[in-house]
Amino acid sequence: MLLMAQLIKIKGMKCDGCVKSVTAAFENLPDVKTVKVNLEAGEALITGQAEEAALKASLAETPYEITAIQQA
Ligand SMILES: [Cu+2]
Repeated sequence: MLLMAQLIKIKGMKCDGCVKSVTAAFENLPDVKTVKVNLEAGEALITGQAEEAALKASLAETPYEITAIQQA
């Protein structure tokens, strides 16, 4: 099975707590397989088939904002 990877640019992460929150939000999505958040770069690398709308919705109730999603 082909595993799709996406690089997600995220605004608003400031500490390890933010990293945990974002990681948990993405991991809760059924179509996300793995999540690796890079605090310094302000981005997350995920594998799976998650839709952009689902990713954005998962952070809707948080202080974090997705500014870009690239196929990686
Ligand atoms: Cu924080």
